[in-house]
Amino acid sequence: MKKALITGITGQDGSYLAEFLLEKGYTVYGLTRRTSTVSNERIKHIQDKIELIQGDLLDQSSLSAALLETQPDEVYNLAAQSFVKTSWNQPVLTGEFTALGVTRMLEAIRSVNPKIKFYQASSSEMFGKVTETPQKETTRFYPRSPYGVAKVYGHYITVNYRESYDLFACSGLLFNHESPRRGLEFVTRKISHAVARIHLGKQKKLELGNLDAKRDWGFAGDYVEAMWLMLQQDIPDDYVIATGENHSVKEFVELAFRTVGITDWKQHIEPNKEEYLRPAEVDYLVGDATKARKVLRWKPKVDFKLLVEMMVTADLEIEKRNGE
Ligand code: NAP
Ligand code: F7E
Repeated sequence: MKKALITGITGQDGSYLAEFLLEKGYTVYGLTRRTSTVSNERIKHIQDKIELIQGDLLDQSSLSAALLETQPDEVYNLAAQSFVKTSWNQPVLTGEFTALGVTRMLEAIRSVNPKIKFYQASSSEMFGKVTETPQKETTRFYPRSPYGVAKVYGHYITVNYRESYDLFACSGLLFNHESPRRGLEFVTRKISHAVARIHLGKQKKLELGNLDAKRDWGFAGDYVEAMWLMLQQDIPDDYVIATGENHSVKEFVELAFRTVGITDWKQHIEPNKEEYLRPAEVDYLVGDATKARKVLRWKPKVDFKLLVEMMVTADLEIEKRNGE
């Protein structure tokens, strides 16, 4: 029976990956940091099947201790300060978690057991102001936020440890992936949540920033399979994971409202550029996952329409359950 340690297990991807690995028969450990209020909402349904280990990407010794205690075959490094907008408010902390945190984990692996396979959660934000469309593994990076810059560091340190120390280390260049478990600050969940509430008469307006930004949105449940597949190959490598289709924020809004039968959606939108525009924006992302399709035999199952409907439907259920 294989053992896996997931950092960021309390996050969106961590929860789907934990479910996926449990189904594959893995023993699953999750690294969680100490907080004054517990944030285990996304994993409470599987909490009796996994084991949580205390640790923090800021604390080198806690990472080595977690590896010594759990002796994993695979480490999935999903923990990060992952909200792009916040990275301008907390650029140094973002660098500590999202960039240097990767080196800390790689150092821990190198000293405890260099045979551990390592997955790094890299991001399409590294392509930023894109120099080529669609973006693939060879596309030049041009990050546009402290978050994107930190992820470029995380990517290259993963490649460097693979080349320097022969570690089985892979970097997954994942495009946006969403789900009903997405944090409420990200635009897709913000929209599905607001649409459900507007439909139920609990809210009137939805404040948004740039409606023209385009993203390649997939379903998180599909993307965690790709993470696992990368670590099952004979040779460690880096892969773009994407649907190959992109849509604007406006299209997401339109479809979300249409799901609940609202066509005059514009009356519910309140532009708030001051609050939600970013100092430097990523306007257009669309990925080319040909390599993943050929080598990993991975392809997404959930398309854009299904994703939007899934998120709105889930939020409707939650809001109905919550009452007022
Ligand atoms: P998420 O929901 O924001 O989850 C982030 C996780 O990181 C949480 O479990 C959080 O724990 C943990 N964490 C943050 N700082 C930590 C620290 N110092 N020590 C230990 N744990 C820490 O993010 P996600 O959407 O699941 O994304 C997973 C990873 O993929 C992230 O690295 C993200 O940057 C990357 N990524 C995401 C996407 C996407 O579209 N979702 C695309 C490309 C790459 P708490 O619960 O304690 O806050
Ligand atoms: O923004 C625009 C915003 O915050 C998407 C993270 O998982 O994916 C995610 O980063 C777009 C941007 O995600 C609002 O300006 C308009 O153009 O949902 P988001 P993101 O920045 O793409 C990448 C791949 C990651 O790696 C990250 O970790 O939507 N937008 N109005 C808005 N965005 C937000 N959040 N809120 C708005 O009101």
